[in-house]
Amino acid sequence: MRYWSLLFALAAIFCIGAFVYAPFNPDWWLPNSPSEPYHTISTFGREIDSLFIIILVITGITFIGTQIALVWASFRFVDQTDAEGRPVRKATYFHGSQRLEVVWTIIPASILVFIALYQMGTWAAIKFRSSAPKVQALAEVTARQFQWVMRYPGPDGRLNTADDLHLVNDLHFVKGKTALIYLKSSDVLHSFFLPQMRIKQDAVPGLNIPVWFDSDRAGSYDLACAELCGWGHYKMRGNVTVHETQADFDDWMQRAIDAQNVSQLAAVGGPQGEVNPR
Ligand SMILES: [Cu+2]
Repeated sequence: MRYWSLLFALAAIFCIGAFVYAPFNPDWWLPNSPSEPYHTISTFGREIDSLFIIILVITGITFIGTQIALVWASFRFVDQTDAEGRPVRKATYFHGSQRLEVVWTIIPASILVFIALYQMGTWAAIKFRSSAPKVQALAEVTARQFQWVMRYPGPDGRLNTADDLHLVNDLHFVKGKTALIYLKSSDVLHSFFLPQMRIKQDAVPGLNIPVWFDSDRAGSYDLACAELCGWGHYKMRGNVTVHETQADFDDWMQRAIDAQNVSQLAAVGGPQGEVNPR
């Protein structure tokens, strides 16, 4: 009987091993940049990851402590009977312990207050409208079932003019420059998620929400919808291209505009359905 507790111990040890290992393996936890496995590629990403690590350490220590207590208690207080089959130890009953309850309410409450205060600066920098960078908007992104409709300002730098570039599921910006988009939804709730940059923002019908992010490495990354928005939620994916230089970006923009001008889509004034489905 007593040795059942060792089986529980084995499960606990396996769990502890898994979460100690997970942050150091780029495939187990949050997606990382392949060339620098333990770092993310954006300014906010590093802050978000350090918050994740702090919370992992707090929950990890708590988990290890409670598992040790659990295994010890099930080993120490195992149900034993003597030669005549009578219990060796008599169970005692008591009703509550105010001191214990005060202690295990105050400790988690103060940990939560600590986390709430500690993350405030990061939250403000990422989410507060007052922290939005004073830069020209990169694009207007409208989520709809089931695609991301992107509208870039085009050569005149102004949105909602005749030279706007319309694309679907294709986000481009420049390395090392803060990109600002305006996020909308034309039907239900969606969530704009850049996993490698640790950015996630709900797209809410009726709201026009500024979202900003950067990347310090050029490359191709993911855009995903992180809010279950209907049967086609799974295919609501986009491509993110981070260009090495502004010149590369301008080059791409020019080619995209040329392509739009020769296609019939431009003639009817905007994207009709999926222009470049994945
Ligand atoms: Cu969606």
